[in-house]
Amino acid sequence: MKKVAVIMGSDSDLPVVEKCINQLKEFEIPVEVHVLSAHRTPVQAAAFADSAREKGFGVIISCAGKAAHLGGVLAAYTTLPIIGVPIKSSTLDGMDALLSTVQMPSGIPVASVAIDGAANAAILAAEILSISEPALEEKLKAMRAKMTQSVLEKDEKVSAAY
Ligand code: RP5
Repeated sequence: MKKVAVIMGSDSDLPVVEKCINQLKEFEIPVEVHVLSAHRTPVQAAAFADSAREKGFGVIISCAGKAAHLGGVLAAYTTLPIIGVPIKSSTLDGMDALLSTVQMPSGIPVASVAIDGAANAAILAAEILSISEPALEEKLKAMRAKMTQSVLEKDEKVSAAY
């Protein structure tokens, strides 16, 4: 199976990013995690993206806060899909990171999830890899079925109470 890279701009992003890593591990997707910054280690970030496809990665998840250019910089150096996770780490409540992640120029896309939407980034990565991994498709279906069941149980409780 192709690997997923989880790149974060700073170790201060880890409390949010861990939700993504844990979800990927739950799917048994091989994962590599790195701290690389678009601004503080631009050379290393570019080199990572440039060699990611030949190293066996299928998706890169980019997690960054503030002026979150990491997803865009990684996307500039690879044609692998990049999923951005804007991290809420500033006085602007993550809106800065969301806009910096999502407002990419035409031709170089970054697919953004919600602010702090780390688990969804892992699920989206699993969905992309599931195109060529039937076992992953089964795990995704099982997850949906569990979710459905949980909402139906909540509905039963709430509708009985009122
Ligand atoms: C971003 O700046 C990082 O992704 C992080 O969210 C934010 C703050 O980084 P630190 O100053 O905590 O290292 O590049």
